[in-house]
Amino acid sequence: MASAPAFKRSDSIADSMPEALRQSRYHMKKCFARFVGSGKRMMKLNHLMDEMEKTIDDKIEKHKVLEGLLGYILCSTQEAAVVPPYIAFAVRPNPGFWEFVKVNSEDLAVEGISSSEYLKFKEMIHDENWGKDEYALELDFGALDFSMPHMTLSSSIGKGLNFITKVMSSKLGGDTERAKPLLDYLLELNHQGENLMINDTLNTVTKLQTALIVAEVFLSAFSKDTPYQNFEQRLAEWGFEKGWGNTAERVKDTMRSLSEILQAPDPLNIEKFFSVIPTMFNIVILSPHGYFGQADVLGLPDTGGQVVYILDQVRALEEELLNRIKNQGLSVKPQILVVTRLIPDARGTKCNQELEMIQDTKHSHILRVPFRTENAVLRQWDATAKILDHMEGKPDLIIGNYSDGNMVASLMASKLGITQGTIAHALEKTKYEDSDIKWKELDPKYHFSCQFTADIIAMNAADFIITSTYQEIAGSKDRPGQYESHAAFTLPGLYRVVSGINVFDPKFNIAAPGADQSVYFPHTQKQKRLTSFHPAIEELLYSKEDNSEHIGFLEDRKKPIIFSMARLDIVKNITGLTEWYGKNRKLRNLTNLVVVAGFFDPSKSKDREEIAEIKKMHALIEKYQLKGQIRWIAAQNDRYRNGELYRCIADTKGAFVQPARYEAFGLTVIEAMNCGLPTLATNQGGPAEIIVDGVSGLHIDPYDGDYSSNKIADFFDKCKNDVDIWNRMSTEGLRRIYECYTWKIYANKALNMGSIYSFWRQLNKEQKLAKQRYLQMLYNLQFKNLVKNISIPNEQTQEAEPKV
Ligand code: UDP
Ligand code: LCN
Repeated sequence: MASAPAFKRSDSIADSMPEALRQSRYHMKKCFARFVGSGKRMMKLNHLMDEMEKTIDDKIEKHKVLEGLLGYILCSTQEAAVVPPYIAFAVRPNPGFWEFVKVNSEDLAVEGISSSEYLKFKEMIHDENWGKDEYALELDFGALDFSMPHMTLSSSIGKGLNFITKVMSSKLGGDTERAKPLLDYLLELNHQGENLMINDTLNTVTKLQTALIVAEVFLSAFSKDTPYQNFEQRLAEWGFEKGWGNTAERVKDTMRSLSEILQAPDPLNIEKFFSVIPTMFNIVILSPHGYFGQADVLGLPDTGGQVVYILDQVRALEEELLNRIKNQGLSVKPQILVVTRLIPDARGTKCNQELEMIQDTKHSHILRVPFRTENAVLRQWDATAKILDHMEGKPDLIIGNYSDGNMVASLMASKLGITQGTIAHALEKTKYEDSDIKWKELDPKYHFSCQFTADIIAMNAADFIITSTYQEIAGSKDRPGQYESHAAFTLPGLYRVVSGINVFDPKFNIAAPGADQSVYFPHTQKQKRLTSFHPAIEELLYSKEDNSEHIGFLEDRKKPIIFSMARLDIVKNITGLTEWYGKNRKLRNLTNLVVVAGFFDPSKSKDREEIAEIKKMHALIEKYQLKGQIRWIAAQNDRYRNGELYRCIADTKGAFVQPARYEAFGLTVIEAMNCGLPTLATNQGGPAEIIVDGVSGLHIDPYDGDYSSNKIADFFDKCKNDVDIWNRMSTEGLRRIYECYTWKIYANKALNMGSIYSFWRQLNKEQKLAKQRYLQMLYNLQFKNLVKNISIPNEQTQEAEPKV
């Protein structure tokens, strides 16, 4: 791809494009005439490049144009809308940065245009009347954000917490009056009505500052570990309540942090202070879709890594909460409640139980709310009432998951006036090309109008957004991120979003998940190995007969194993891996292939895509005569056994290969790495960020099978000659995990977010309220009507409206 010749960051595309076109005006006139003449109305980068290739015959000329400024601009173009004589370009020079220009194909005049004008060009192609309607509904969330500080660097995207603690420092610093919001916030802290930290005695910043100095001197006389109870009485006389710490040292430390913030705030102290004060006790996590259960659910419709993620997340959050509460010197029981739907026909799972304790936690539960009975859909339920009832009070934080959970979280958080976080590892909009502009066509099947409206409401309502990777927010150099794709889009006939979400908004944070390290631990930890599974795993991998759990066999068991495990979806590309293996002689000579995926009998599946993949697997095994070198194992449910399976694969000096066409994050990648199994994973999505190519694993390209299978073969070839290469990749993989991908790191970050954004929303309450009003309008005037269009099977004749 062309670099940026003579293009400075300060130049806008609208400024530099006229010069770029002038440089080869003759060819460009031809080219633009061809763009217009091609008949294509929406052109993607590959279309533009193809037409350009065809127009300029001369190789040297072509090279000159592509390597020049124009080549650079075109390479950064995401799409172009052709409305003769104009061509409107959407250019993305860097993650998060977009510019729109229109070029007149007749005289090559260039003009910078707004996102609204650009979207109108797209609309003219799909719905001319709407595109021409001067009063078409435009959503502009940016208009409400004018006084909110935003980041400006691509490299800062996803580091919202760092940014807001800096902004807080400048907001709170200067004089005591400016620190008043912090004082007010502390005065409000309580647990079930009982004051925490300070009471009304310390109702001015000056009084608080003085009391802190006196208390610090007083505490210096105690040894570090002196329990809080020993000096509680005296602190109470000065206006201090519980929550500062359980020992003299902790209390002193927290007091010192606050004194320093009140003297001159700095981001580090602010983060430290908010990470120790008692603001979070009860958390609600909403995850309505799929079968949410602790056993026998993985692989059921809509049920995958998301369930694993939430259950591990709950365990990690509870552990961190218990630790924080103990250190605060409090004896409060934290509660985490996962709220999901109750499924009467639970297919042998516990999804029909209303309340279920979460394993390996002390106080966390799954609460299931029925949305339907055995034979009809319920039109009325009240999840909020159930939550308040179970928790005996309001939660401190609500975290939603995916479109449905986030929508409910937004309504509930707004109703209860509490802090809201959202998570959506996969947003639907980017999964289907032109899903916005073609919404009418797709709506009967996918209800995108509802879903995108829910997404845009939730993103804007959220106080903070947790993502697993940078690419989830802002993509990569070439591919826009999932959230980024909601910046400007249009649903012709419904509304045009000219500013939907800004990826430079400091609400975005990256907190990557981990894998349960009591289940996924290194193969070298011999004393911990779950050897009781070995006979079953031996059978699973090496027995010669086909049965309902596995087909195929491994002739030469001395070879290392290439292992993969995923749902049998097209996007997971297990068939792609099988084909690469089948085609590559060298790879077949060096290794065996073991895949855990779906099941073998297509008649047992109801999913069209899965049926096609099952058939394809059988066909590939046949076509490449893979029997003797492949073991296809049906989906596996026991995570302990799966953990041991990864380690047994490591014992063969094998590797985990994750070949997905796109992977939002990729839990299996970090499970394998946690087990010390070298991992070669897709460069499309999360794994590209998890693995540092050539150090902690290798990247493969799902769209280039030859390149990928050769890279895998090379790896095994090298390891055969030098076992240190395998060992190094295993160790570096583990190092990467321990540095960046553990649940401990996640829980710490997530609770800091909960605590700091709770204060941030107070600091910006007028703005928050204004946005809430705008969102309420969108919800009432649009969303509710869109929902009405979705037909409900076996509808009961109840008229009441669902409550959240
Ligand atoms: N998994 C499993 N059995 C299978 C396939 C997958 O237990 O047959 C687990 C896997 O260990 C991981 C999760 O399901 O914990 C899949 O998560 P991932 O993020 O890789 O993909 P998703 O299914 O969420 O797209
Ligand atoms: C959903 C996905 O698609 C996966 O890529 C993630 O790993 C999983 O959720 C858990 O975050």
